[in-house]
Amino acid sequence: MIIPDPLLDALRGCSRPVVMTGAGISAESGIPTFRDAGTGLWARFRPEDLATPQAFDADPELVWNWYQWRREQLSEVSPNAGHRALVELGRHKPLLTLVTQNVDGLHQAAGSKQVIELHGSIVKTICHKTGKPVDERFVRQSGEVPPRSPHHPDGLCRPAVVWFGEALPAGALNQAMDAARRCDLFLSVGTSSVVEPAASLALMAGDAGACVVEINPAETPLTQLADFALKGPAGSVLPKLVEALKHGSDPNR
Ligand code: BJW
Repeated sequence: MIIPDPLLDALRGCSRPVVMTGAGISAESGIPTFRDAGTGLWARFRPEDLATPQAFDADPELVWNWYQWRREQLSEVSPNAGHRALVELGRHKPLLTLVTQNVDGLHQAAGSKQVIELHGSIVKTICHKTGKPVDERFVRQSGEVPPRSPHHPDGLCRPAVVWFGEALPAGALNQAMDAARRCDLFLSVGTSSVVEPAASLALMAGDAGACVVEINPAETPLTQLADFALKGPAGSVLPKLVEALKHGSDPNR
């Protein structure tokens, strides 16, 4: 893939970039995305049955066990070249803001600091009634499925993720919106750009004058609106982009 010169100029010239990632960046670590045909989680499971507060109220054991299964998968994976390239990008652009919709913690595992997690974290647990964090030692020691909450007599423990119909953590969303409105380059990586309010961040950045760039092997609702769309897997495209930034030109030319 050749990186267009105007994109390189924008990348070199920007000082307050925002990168927003989705499930696609972790696909090359072996974590399934949600909406990819055949392999995505929503091709095999119904989100209404597993990723809503109503689903948890109806069958907490099913939902808890599904998330435990996904947590176990996570213990076997590690960050890939895409996650590592973003750590490197942060070294070149100290004011970079990294926003993720992912709940897998792989950016932090790669070494990215101050990651804004819009949809929470699958490795953390909260009380379903109060939203208060629950210590993982308490979760491990409990024999119940799901564990009873230590914070509320009628509460159950649940994964600290954001389900459909739930508000995103206000602090994280406000930080992400502020960064999007103030950035000079917005890089959307590995997201289908269909889940709101995350999908609107790129549009917010574009409306405020930022250069909008997408990295994705497939077309999304953002593709036609972006200034540049790099079609390819994040694990190859991101390292190339960072190399080009370091060398001052696309090394493939
Ligand atoms: C690669 C690749 C490679 C593959 N390299 N790329 C406005 C309009 C319409 C609907 C709404 C609206 N506002 C709100 C809604 C409702 C809803 C919503 O957006 N629905 C739409 C789907 C229709 N939003 C909500 O409910 C949100 N809440 C909300 O708005 O609340 C309002 C409120 C306010 C005040 C009080 C109360 C309420 C919450 C959304 C929560 C999303 N949760 C999930 C599950 C998290 C937990 C879990 O992990 O189980 O988050 S759903 C799922 O989708 C997950 C993801 O973070 C999210 C986004 O998915 P993502 O990351 O884009 O993955 P995919 O699979 O969709 O795409 C992967 C992409 O990667 C593809 O494009 C591939 O091509 C690409 N790819 N390999 C690069 N190697």
